[in-house]
Amino acid sequence: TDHVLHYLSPDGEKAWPKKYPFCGGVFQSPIDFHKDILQYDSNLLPLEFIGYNVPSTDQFTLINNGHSVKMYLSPTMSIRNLPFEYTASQLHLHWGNRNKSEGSEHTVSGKHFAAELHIVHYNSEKYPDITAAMDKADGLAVLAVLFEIGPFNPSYEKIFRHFRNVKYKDQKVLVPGFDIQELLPDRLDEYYRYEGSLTTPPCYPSVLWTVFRHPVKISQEQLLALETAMYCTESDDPEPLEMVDNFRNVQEFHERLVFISFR
Ligand code: SG5
Ligand code: ZN
Repeated sequence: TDHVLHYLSPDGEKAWPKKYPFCGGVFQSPIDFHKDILQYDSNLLPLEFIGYNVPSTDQFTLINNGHSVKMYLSPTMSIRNLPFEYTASQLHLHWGNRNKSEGSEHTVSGKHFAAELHIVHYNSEKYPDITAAMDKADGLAVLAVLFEIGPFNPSYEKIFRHFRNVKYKDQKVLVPGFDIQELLPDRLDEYYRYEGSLTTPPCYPSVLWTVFRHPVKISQEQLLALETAMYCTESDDPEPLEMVDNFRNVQEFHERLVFISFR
């Protein structure tokens, strides 16, 4: 059983380094973005998304694995305008709980957002698959989108409407393809860029992070649906454990810089 991913309990994230030494190492994520560590870089161009508009005849598998909900993406999806070509692998979310809607991993000037989407890609120019790439310094690129409360978001509902079918660990459902770029904010030109890590064990320092500056909006009802949708346990478990607060705390950021594409 996956004790390591219970974020709070005595076995929570403070204990990760005992079993996973990288979690206590360098280049850890997430971090807080605050002005002392930000540096404008005029070379940071808007990213280009190739194959993100997936036809509805293609289907994505959405799965509850007991610590998050993940949707496998199509290997025909890739990003240009990074140092290498990166191919999409999966997306997943991090969130809080119904009483305290502060579930993002990255923070801005100490402020949490309601939740956070991660779209994980691997360096397909150098590595054959995500397993080979995930522990390499130049192996992964993750896009992160911060969430705040606003009007109902029909694009996110294309995923959220399936949550009722993946309430319990190991449940899966198929989601018809759609334009994944709809999940990104309208402003793709303004973002934070830094070198960091996976935010879960084994915390490999292998991620080139792009965190979009502008959050997307989902409704209060959609956020509540996310916060109350799932369990870490299987459907027949006599002690159901709610899947909440699956975000890691911000990490120290000594002697590093975050590059920003905006002034
Ligand atoms: C989540 O975050 C993902 C992991 C991901 C880590 O825990 O898990 C889920 O969404 C499970 C449903 O994804 C996997 O387990 C698939 C291999 O780990 C990776 O993406 C490893 C390559 C950490 O990712 S993150 O740093 O973007 N948060
Ligand atoms: Zn993540």
